[in-house]
Order: sequence, then structure tokens, then C-alpha cells
Amino acid sequence: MWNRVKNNLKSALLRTTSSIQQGWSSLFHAQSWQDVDWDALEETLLLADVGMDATEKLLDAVKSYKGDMGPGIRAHLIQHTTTVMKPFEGTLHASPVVLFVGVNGSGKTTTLGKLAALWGDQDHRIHIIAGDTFRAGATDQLGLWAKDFPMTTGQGDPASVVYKGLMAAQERNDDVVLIDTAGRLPNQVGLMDQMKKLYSVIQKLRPEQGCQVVLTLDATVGQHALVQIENFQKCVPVTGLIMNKMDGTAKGGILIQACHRYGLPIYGLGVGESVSDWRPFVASDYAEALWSMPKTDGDGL
Ligand SMILES: Nc1nc2c(ncn2[C@@H]2O[C@H](COP(=O)(O)OP(=O)(O)OP(=O)(O)O)[C@@H](O)[C@H]2O)c(=O)[nH]1
Ligand SMILES: [Mg+2]
Repeated sequence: MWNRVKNNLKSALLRTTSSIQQGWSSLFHAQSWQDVDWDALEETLLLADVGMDATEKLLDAVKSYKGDMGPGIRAHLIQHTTTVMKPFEGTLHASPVVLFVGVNGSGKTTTLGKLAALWGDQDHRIHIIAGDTFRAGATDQLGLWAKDFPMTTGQGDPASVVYKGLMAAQERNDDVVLIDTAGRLPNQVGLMDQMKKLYSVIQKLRPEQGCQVVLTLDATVGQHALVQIENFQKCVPVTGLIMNKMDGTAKGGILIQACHRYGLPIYGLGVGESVSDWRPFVASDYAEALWSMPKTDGDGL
């Protein structure tokens, strides 16, 4: 089972990997250090959203490598990236309250749906709150994911929907409450304030249980993810990150930067739109997938 998950993650990241292949091929195929095109390598890492600081550190790691050329360098890089990312391996447990926040289209609703299915299968009593009262059609979209679970809906102020939902969940003894919210941009002050208010309702009603505040990110937005983390964190205490759309051509390198700048754990990755496309974040798999060269002989990774 785990091997299948790992292989899926690898294939999901293959397209990401192909874009960074160019610079790396100069490294992996070099017969000597003189053959390495350092500028191409640096550019490729920057294009992969790894960021200036992390790029410099990775290049230092390559330069400090004393072993064989070729595959040995790749193994060294995988190990180095794993070590760098290991402290940020987070686990999102089925918790009493999980709040999903993020910009428009970053995958809040989809992620909520995937986790509801996963935790529902583990016999948790799931309760879903449709806290996106802003976008027309949001509740219907959520309803498709929530078919098997009770869902509290409402119109107008999302804080009052959250209040109603938390009370309903308590009455029903539902042990995991998942709260969807509207997409918002950091510069939409009114919407950001609305999110603060919604969070304060959770704090008031469930002060002792803690709340997991999950910020979903879209891997395709590259560097913008950093601005999103910074601004959402100012409004609500984000407890961890989920990066979606890692199955596309996006460069997952932004995670290296994001973790080091903000010290937040990564709970998992979204590698597709269906219920089975959730992957817990495992640093070694991420590193291996990131630095895997696509095979041309069809024998896979
Ligand atoms: N390829 C891919 N698509 C994804 C992934 N996660 C979400 N999507 C798609 O991205 C689009 C937006 O996802 P939503 O879950 O609606 O995002 P949201 O954050 O709830 O969006 P708003 O409610 O509008 O703010 C949908 O078409 C999803 O199917 C992923 O991991 N991979
Ligand atoms: Mg949504």
C-alpha cells in the first residue's frame, strides 16, 4: 500500500521534476566538476521556486560533496534535502476542529473532502460546516464531498454558521468538525476580518480542544505562496500547510523556502482532484521525488 502511495507521489511529481531536469543533467552526467554548468544549475533551482537562500545552501551541499560523480551526487542531494525537510514533516490528526483557510482555488474544499473520507473510514464521527457563505455554489460543491456526513449550512455571516455547526456537532457527539471557508486574498481586509471573527467563535466555543488551522496552498502560484503564509498567519494561528496541485508542472521547491522562513509543518500534499489524491508529507519521499530524473527507457522510477 505504502509503496503504491510512494510511486503515485513520484509519478505525480515527475512533471515537476522534468522542468528541473535540465540543470541537473549537467550535474548528474558530469564526468568532472569542470563539466558542471553552475549557472544553469542555479537558474534551474530558482525556476523550481527553491528561492535564493535555499538555492545557495543546496549548491553549497553539492560543492561540499566529496564522493563519486553521477548517481552518488543525486543520493547525496536526496539525503541532504531529506535532512533539511525532516523537521517539517507534520501529521494532521483527526482533530476536534479543523479549519481550512486559504486564497481562492487553493484546494480548501477538495482537501476537506479528501480528509473527511479518510477519517470517516477510520470510524470518526465527521461533521462538516459550510463556512463559505460568500461564493454562490460553494455549499453545493461541498455537499458533493459531504454526502456521507452531516453538514451545517447557512447564509450570511460565516461566524454564525460556524457557531450553529459547532453546537450541532456537540449535540450529535461528532468528534471531528471540519470547517470550510471562503477563498480570500490577503488584501481583502473585510474578508480577512471575517476569518478572524470566525476563528474567535471557535476559540470561544471550544477553548480547550485546540483547533488545527490548515492553510492550503496552490503549488502553481510559486513565490506568491510566501506572501499568503505571511498574511494569513497575521490573522489566524496557522498550524500547518497543505500544498495542493503537486501533480501538475508546478515546482514544489517553494516548500523548502516556506518551511525555513515560517517554521510551519507540512501536513500533506494534494496530487489530484479525487478522494484518493491525498499524501501525508514524508520528507524522504518528497526529496527522492523532487530529485528523480524521469526515465526514458520506460522502467519507471
Ligand atoms: N490537479 C489538482 N487539482 C486540484 C487539487 N486540489 C484541488 N484541485 C482543483 O482545484 C480547483 C479548486 O479547488 P477547491 O477545492 O474548489 O478550492 P477552494 O480553495 O475550495 O476554492 P474556493 O472555495 O473558490 O476558494 C478544483 O477544480 C479542484 O478540483 C490537486 O491537488 N490537484
Ligand atoms: Mg471552496
